[in-house]
Parts: sequence; C-alpha cells; structure tokens
Amino acid sequence: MGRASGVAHTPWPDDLAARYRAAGYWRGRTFGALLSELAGAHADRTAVVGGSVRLTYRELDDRAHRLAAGWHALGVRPGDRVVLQLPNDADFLPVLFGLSRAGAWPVLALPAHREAELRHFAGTAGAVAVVTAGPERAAAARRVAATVPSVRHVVVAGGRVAGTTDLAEVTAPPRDLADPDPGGVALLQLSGGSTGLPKLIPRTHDDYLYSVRESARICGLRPDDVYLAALPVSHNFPLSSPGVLGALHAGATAVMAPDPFPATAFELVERERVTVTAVVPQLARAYARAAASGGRDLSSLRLLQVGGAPCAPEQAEQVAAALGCALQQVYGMGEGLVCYTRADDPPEVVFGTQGRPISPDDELRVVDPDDPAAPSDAEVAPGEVGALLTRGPYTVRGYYRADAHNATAFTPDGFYRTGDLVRRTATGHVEVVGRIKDQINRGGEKIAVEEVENHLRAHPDVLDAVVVGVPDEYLGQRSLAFVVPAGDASATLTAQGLRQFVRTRGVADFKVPDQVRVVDHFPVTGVGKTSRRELRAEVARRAHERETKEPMMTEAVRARVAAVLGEPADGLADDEDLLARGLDSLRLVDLVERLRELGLDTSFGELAETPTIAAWADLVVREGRG
Ligand code: AMP
Ligand code: DBH
Repeated sequence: MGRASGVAHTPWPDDLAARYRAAGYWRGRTFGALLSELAGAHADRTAVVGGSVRLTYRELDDRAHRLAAGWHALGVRPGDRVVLQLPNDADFLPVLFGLSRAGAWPVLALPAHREAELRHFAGTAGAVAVVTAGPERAAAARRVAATVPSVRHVVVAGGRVAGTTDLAEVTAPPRDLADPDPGGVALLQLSGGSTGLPKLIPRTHDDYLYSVRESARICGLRPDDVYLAALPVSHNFPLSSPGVLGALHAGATAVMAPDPFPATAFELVERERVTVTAVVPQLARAYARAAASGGRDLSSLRLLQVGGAPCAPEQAEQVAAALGCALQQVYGMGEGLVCYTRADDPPEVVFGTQGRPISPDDELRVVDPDDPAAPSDAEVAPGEVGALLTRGPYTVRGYYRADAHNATAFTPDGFYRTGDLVRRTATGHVEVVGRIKDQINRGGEKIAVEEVENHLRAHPDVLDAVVVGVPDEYLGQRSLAFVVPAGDASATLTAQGLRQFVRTRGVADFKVPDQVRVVDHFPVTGVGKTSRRELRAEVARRAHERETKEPMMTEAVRARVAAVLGEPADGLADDEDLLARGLDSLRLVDLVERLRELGLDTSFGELAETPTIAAWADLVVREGRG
C-alpha cells in the first residue's frame, strides 16, 4: 500500500485506523452485510419507490443477491471496477448493492456525464463494465467500450440495445459470495472537478457507512421517514448525507425523483408523504417560489437540507419560511468531510453557517491561503478566514490513481486541501466564504466572489447570481456579475440598479460589480451546481468575439448618435464629449431607445455618466448583444 501506483487506496496510518475502530466509527461491516441486517429488521416495509416500482426491504435484498450472482456470472470479480451511471429510479440501489456484494467497486457517474467523462472514468479506473440507461448513453458507453480495452460489458437498463447486455439479464440464483474486506474500497465517488476532469475518490465500507450512520442520526431519521432523492442519487449528498443510504439505514423509505424540478418533486412529496429532501440552493429557491404559488400539499415535509453550494442567510431564511419546514445547511464533499447545522442550533447558526462536522475526530485546520503554490499551512487566528484543511475517519487520504495530484492535494501529514475559504465560529461552526481560486484580484483588491453574489441574491428580484473575474487591461481583473431574475422581474432589473443595490448594502466600492449581465439561466454541472467553469469559458469566448466586434459596434453607435443629432456620422470622434455637442436629455432618451436595438438595456443616467461614443460602444459590447 502507500502511494505507489496501482494500489487501491491510500490507507490511514495504523494508529489512526486503530483509534477509529476503537471509537466505534469503523464497525467492520460491508454494504452487503448492512442490507442483510436491514432486510431482517424491516422485511416488509417499503425501502425504495421509483416510478411505479415499490420494493420492500426483503425485495431489495433479494434483487441485490440476484444481481450479485448475475455480475459474478458475467465474470465480474472482487476489486473489479464498474462505471455505474443510472438515473434516479428503482434500479439504482439494487444495482449498487448487487455490485457491492459481488465485491466490485462502482464508479458513481452522474446521468449528466457524457462520453468524454465516461471514457475518463472507465480508463482511469480500468473498468470492466459500464452500466447505464437509455439509448443515447448506451451509444456513448459502447463507444467508450470500443476504445477502453478493459471494458468487456455495456449493461443497459430498461430494454435491449444492440451490442449491449440488458440489465434484466444480469441475474442468477443467489449464491454465496465472499463478503469483501470492510476496510477496503466500497465505491469510487467523484470530485466535483472544478479543474479538469473529476477525480476518483476511493471510499471504504468502514468510512462511508460511518458517515451514513452518523448522518442519519444527526438528521433524526426514523423508520416512518420518507426521503426524496431529488438530486441525482449517485452524488455524495443525496446518496450519503444522509441520503438514500441514510434512509435505508434508518429503516425509512427512499423515493427516487426522476428530475429535481418543483413540479415533479412536489407531486412526489404529496403522493408519498415525503418528510425529508435535499437540494442545492438554486433549487431551494425554485422550491420556495413554487411553494408560494400553492397547489400541492407539502405539509408532510419536516426537513429541507440545503447544500452543495453557497446559500445566503437571507435566502436560507426565506426558503424555510416559504416551505414551512425546518432547514438544515449541509457542507460536504465527495472526499469525505460533511458538516451539518443541528436541529437545536439557534436560527442565526442554521441560517448563517454551514454547520459543524459529523465526527469529534474530524480535524479541521484553517490556514493562510496566500500562496496556494507554496502553502505555508500556518493556521490563521481564530475567527479569521483561511483555507480549510481536513482529515478524519471518513475523509480520504488520496485520490485513486492520481499520485502526482495527491502530492499537492494533500498535506504531508494527510490533510485534504479542500480549496474552500472558511471561517470557524467560536462554537466550531463553519462558514464557507468562497473558494481559493474564486477570488478576484482587482488591481490588488481581493474580492471573494461569493460575498458579492450573496449581496446580489439578497435583492428581491434576483433568483441567483454568479460573479466571475474578467481580464482587464488596467486592473488585471475586473468583476462581472451574471444575474438570473426571479420570475418575470427581468424587465425591471437593470445593471445600474443592481450595482446601486450592492452599493447600498454597504460594501467596499471595489466589490461593486464592474459589469452586470442579466441572463435567463446558468450552465450547471451534473448535480445542478452552477458551473463557474462554463461561465468563465463563455466570458472568454465573448472577449474573443468582442475584439472582432468592437469596431463594428463603435460604428453602429456612431450612426445612432449621428441620427439623433441630425449630423453626419463621420464628424463625430470616438471620445468627444457629446453633451457639449448638443446631446440634450430629450435626445439622450431617444438614444436609449435606439441602443436597445443593439441589445443594450441602459438608462438615460448611465449614458450621461460618460457621454462618449467609445464608452457607449464598450457598454454595448459588454452588456448588449455585441
Ligand atoms: P464536490 O467536489 O462536488 O464534492 O463538491 C464539494 C465542494 O462543494 C466543497 O468543497 C465546497 O466548495 C462546495 N460546497 C458543498 N457544500 C457547500 C455549502 N453548503 N456551501 C458552500 N459550498 C459548498
Ligand atoms: O457538494 C458536495 O459534494 C456535498 C454537499 C453536501 C456533499 O458531498 C455532501 C453533502 O456529502
């Protein structure tokens, strides 16, 4: 073991492993053994609801045994990796447990992953099979199988696809298969992949089930609870925090939502009397708005978990009020550490922090983030913002087959560098302030983008906001805010109004977004988190276009100015003061209308601020269709 290539996972040091066992965190139980126990304890209770299928614990257990034997018959052996890409339906848990009983290690791909990602997972893991659903994903999986030699089987749920194995055929009479080592790998989670492709995270039976068990306890799950998996269930949050596994652990029911949108989720809440669900903040806001318009009985809901991305305190509070249930903030990562606000925390903690860790043995260090390339890892003063490092009984010590990356992603003493900027309160609660690399350096002034985003989100007409850094000739970087309006507020939201709003929130001037762009929606990652990477890529694309469009736009603006002035266009210089040239307020109003044709939503006041053709052309390129 150790960090040599080809090993399964980077083990915890012996002394710590012994301590985690002695403390009762690691109980030497596998996924398969857990399911057997649950089937004994809750045999006829409903374990899983997916579409029109309902499985009791006994049925789930039986299916998992048959699938395990089926995988074995296909030649899948202990330690083999299998890419698992199934949507939220009744197959997911039987397949997961079946693979686990066969000793295989599922690689938990998301339905949103495409061919390039699947190839990366299958290739890195050396997977022997890919399990997926639907004709398009099946076709992608077949192309992956054609190029990754280790892949011998493409298994497709829900029907026959040429050249693949129907999942329904992966079944055989239950047989005795050796229970895998509980200290060994149970599954490979995926990192969010904020840079490059997602990394594979080896989680052991011992460590993962510890986090599931404690999560279920912290969330007060009981047999009469009904958990709705609204987010894609292979993601760590809806899988394990406490997620569907936590629901099973408690003898409760896991309901699989085919999509996370309010119409679907609320119908299931009403029909199945759902008591707990988990969403990312963007969805939480959509739920709050949908709940306000009524129509469904949501009275069974007792707890809404919000996590995965930053949630502003105001919005947490609004969401809780709109849904009329308790709210819990959850800060977690596929690598391990999960923090929860607790049911008995005071409101300012529930709304204003992202909770505290699961385990008394989670070690958190908040260190100087100044130089990520040569980290000193010196702790900051208590209460100060710093980069979070963590290790503990369910946080991995290394990514799978990523030796080079592991050398920098972990400290020499085994702490995982989360990349998150946090502050710890005197009570030990964590406030996530931002990401190390999501800092904008605006002429030396550092801007934590989340801070500005939270101010924008506090605006009643704003559904969501993302701030990114844009290269700037003078400042190095300037800030650009993308804003999605709430409901039909798009007509009333203006760049100028939003900048003014941020100013009135009492923030430093340099934090007021240099530019604001109102958009319909954000690109999202597989689990529904806003993709900053895609937004940045779009900014780069536009910057490129801009270089080619700027001269064109300057001419378009010049022509319109000439028209309202009634003068020839070639007599108007780019940078002359047009107010001095007779562009009075009446004509400016006319010009506002004409610039609208170029996609620029501006005001008379904004134009008057810098009354030159060059400045307005710049506005058009930045904020109009330019
Ligand atoms: P992933 O790589 O998908 O496991 O995402 C983990 C990352 O999501 C964390 O390191 C945080 O950056 C972010 N995250 C998760 N939960 C929260 C939260 N409640 N607030 C802010 N950021 C979060
Ligand atoms: O974002 C995450 O990865 C996440 C959020 C909440 C997570 O992995 C978790 C809870 O377990």
